[in-house]
Amino acid sequence: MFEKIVIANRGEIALRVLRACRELGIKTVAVFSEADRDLKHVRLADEAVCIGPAQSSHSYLNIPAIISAAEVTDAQAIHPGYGFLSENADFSEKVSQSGFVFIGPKPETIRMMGDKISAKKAMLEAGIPCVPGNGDPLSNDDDANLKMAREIGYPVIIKAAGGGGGRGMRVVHTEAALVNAIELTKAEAMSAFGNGTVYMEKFLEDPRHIEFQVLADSHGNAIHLGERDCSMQRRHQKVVEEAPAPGITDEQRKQMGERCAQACVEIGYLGAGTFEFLYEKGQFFFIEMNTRVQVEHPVTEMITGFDIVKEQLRIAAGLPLSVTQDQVRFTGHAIECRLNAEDPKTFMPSPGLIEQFHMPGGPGIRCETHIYNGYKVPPYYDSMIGKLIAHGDDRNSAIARMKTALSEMVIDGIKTNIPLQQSIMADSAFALGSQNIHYLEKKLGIH
Ligand code: MV4
Repeated sequence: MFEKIVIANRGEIALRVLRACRELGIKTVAVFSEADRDLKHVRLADEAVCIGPAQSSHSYLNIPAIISAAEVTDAQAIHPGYGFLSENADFSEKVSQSGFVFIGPKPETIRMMGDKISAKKAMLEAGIPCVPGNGDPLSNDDDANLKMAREIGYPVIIKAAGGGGGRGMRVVHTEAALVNAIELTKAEAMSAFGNGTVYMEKFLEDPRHIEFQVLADSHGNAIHLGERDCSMQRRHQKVVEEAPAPGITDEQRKQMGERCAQACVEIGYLGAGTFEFLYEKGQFFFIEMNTRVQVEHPVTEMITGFDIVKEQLRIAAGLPLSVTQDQVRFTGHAIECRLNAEDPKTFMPSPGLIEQFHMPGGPGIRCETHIYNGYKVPPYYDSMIGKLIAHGDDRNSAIARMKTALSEMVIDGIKTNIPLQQSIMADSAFALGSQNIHYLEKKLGIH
C-alpha cells in the first residue's frame, strides 16, 4: 500500500478520501487554494501545500502545481476526487510520467471515454446495449444523414463527440429541421470543444437515468456493485440519488451488472467506474462512462457495506479487489440528498459564513460534509457543501429517515436547498419511485 498520497481536490470529497487514507494508514497531503486555507481536510491532513489563488484554473486545475506538491512532499500517488482534473487524460498521463501513480484508470481509457463516439464504439463491441444509432461520425452528406434519421425514426438527437454531461446536444423532431440542426450542433461543438464531430441517436423522450458502479483491478478481476437511480436532476445537476433503482429486478441487476463488469475486463479498465444508462420501457441504453469516483457513491456503499474509495486506493497500489462478485450482498435501500449553498427557489448560489451547523444523526444516517460552525463557504467553487445519506430496510423507511434527518439539520447563515429536498421527500410521485429525468424540472415549472 502507499505510504503517502496527494488529495488533489477540495470540500467533502477531499475529506472522504482523507478518511479512507487514515483507515489504511496512508499519510495525506492536502493541496489547497488561497481561498481554502480553512477547509476541514487541510487541518486534518499530515501535510498541506498551497497550490495557487482561489480561481480553480490557477489552483485545482493547475497540473504543474499539483505535481510539484507531490514532488516536494515525496508522495507516491495522487487521488483526483471528482470534477476538476479527475477525468483529464493529460493530467493522468503527466502524473505517471512524473513517476507518481494516478488513482484512476489509464490515460487511454479516460481519453476513450471522454470521446463519446469512441466510448460508444467500445461499448457496442463489448456487448453493452446502446441507444439506437451506429455511433459513426456524421458526414456532410445531407441525403445520407436524412436516410439515417428516417431509419432510426424521429425524434433523433445530435450529440457532439466532445460533449457529455448535457453539453453539445440538440433534439430534432422533424425531417425539415435535421440538416440545419446538424450544422448548428457541429458549429457549437467546434467552438466549445475544438472538435466538430457529431453523431446521431434515437431520442428517448421520458427515460430514467440509471447507472452501474463497477470496480476493476490490475489482476483481471472486475465486479459490479449494482445500480443507482439518478433521475431526480435539474439542468444536468443531480439532486437526489438512490440505490437500488426502484423497479429494477434482481435478475436485471445481475444481467446488466455482470455485462458491465465483463466489459471492464474486455477494455482493460482499472479502478472505480460508472456505466450510465437511459432506462425506458424495461430496456437499458448506454450513454456515457464516468472514469472517476462519483458524488453519489455513498448510496452504493450503504447498500453493499463496501468502501469504494478504499478499494480505489487498493487497486491503484496493485492489490487485488478485496471481494469477489458472489461476496457482494445488497441490503436495504439508500437515498442521498445533495446539500447545496443556494437559494431553494431561484437556485442562485449562496456562499458565506455558516453561523450554526447541526448535523443530523440516528440509525442509518450518514452526513458527508466539510462544513462546520464558523466555516465560510467561498464563492469560487461548486455550491455543493455536502450530502445527506439515509439507509433503511426498504425504500419507505429510507425516505422516513431522510425526512427526519432533514428536519433535524440546521445550517444557518447561508441559504441551502434543504427546503427543496424536503419537498422532494414529501412528493407523491417520488414516494412511488416513478420519477424520470424530466420530473423535477416539470415539478419546478421549468419547461
Ligand atoms: C440522451 C437523452 C435522450 N435520448 N440521449 C444528457 C446528458 C448526457 N449524459 C446524455 N443526456 C441525454 N442523452 C438520447 N439518445 C436524454 C439526455 C438527457 C439526460 C440524461 C441523463 C440525465 C439527465 C438528462 C437530462 C436531459 C437530457
